[in-house]
Amino acid sequence: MTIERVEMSLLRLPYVHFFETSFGRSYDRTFIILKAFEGGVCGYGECVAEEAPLYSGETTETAWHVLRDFLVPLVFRKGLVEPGDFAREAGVFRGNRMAKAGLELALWDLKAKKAGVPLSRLYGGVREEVEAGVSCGIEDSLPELVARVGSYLEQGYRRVKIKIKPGWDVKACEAIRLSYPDVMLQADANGAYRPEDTETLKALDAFRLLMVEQPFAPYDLWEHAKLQRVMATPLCLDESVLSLETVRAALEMGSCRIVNIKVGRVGGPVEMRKIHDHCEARGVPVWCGGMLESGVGRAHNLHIASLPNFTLPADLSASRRYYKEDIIDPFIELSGPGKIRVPDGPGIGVRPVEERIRRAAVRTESFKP
Ligand code: OSB
Ligand code: MG
Repeated sequence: MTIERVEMSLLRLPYVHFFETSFGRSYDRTFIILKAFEGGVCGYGECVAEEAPLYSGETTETAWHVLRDFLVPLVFRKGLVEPGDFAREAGVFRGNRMAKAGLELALWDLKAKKAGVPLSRLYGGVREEVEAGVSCGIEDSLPELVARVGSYLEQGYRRVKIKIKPGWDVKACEAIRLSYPDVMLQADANGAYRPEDTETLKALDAFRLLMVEQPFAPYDLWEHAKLQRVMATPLCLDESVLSLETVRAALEMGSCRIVNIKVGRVGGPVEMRKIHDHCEARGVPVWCGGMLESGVGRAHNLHIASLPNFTLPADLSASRRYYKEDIIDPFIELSGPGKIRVPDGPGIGVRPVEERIRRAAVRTESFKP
């Protein structure tokens, strides 16, 4: 009835196609896979911190340090098994939400596997399929962007998000709208704009976007509120949303009309749930963001996206959109046009393939009480 062992592996997986945002271009993903063992059952979690502190202040190495030196010892010292107990006790440590979420997710998978039910059942999910979406990076040219969007639509995706930055915004939206006038389209700036760019951002109103995501810096709730007052397109916050408290402030201020929930960014499923419920009570739709997770993290996201207020399409795509060889079996696939089925086996409901994890691992460490 206590965690007997925790194992962490640092993995590197090459992307099928480079991914470029306003932060820069990357060709592969470095991330941590966590395993929590109890009574012959293993729960899997993924920590979404990236190699460089660009999207978030956390990195794979800060997360490794916080997990190894603080969070894993906390689990052993207090005999924590219940994810809710872990979330509460881990609250004594400030920040480091991605590190906390990685371990909490492993405990949730373990709990659901021990109960023999899919995670979505434990969470109170209401959907067997979630609406998928594909996130398109910045390309070398507009024709390449349009061709890539076209190929995703051919594969069955129905909602497309494009990354924007100053100089790659109005023209990119215009190019897509010329070829695909009616596709569900949204744009994500990852905080690349400043208040002086307001006229450019207002020009995006012409393209009937579902939303514009995170135009300004994460801490600048107030400038987002001023922008939302002069823009018709709903704003959505991603990087700004770290906790229930920031969501409450953002909604009271009018900084956004839509909230992107990433379980890693907010510190785990317990905080995710509080944000989900608060938004639902206020009539604010949420959707499930992605961090180019491996199949482990993406399976976790599918269960999360089955909750009732996740009413907008997620940044959740098939395994092959990201990686040639995902670390799970079977791969995640579209189950119908623009949809992905929530796995119905126990826990995350997909099987991590140990052999592939070993091959992708650059470091593995095991911890015991
Ligand atoms: O801002 O949503 C983002 C990936 C890494 C870091 C930040 C973001 C993203 C994505 C990828 O847009 C979405 C996905 O996982 O499909
Ligand atoms: Mg985003």
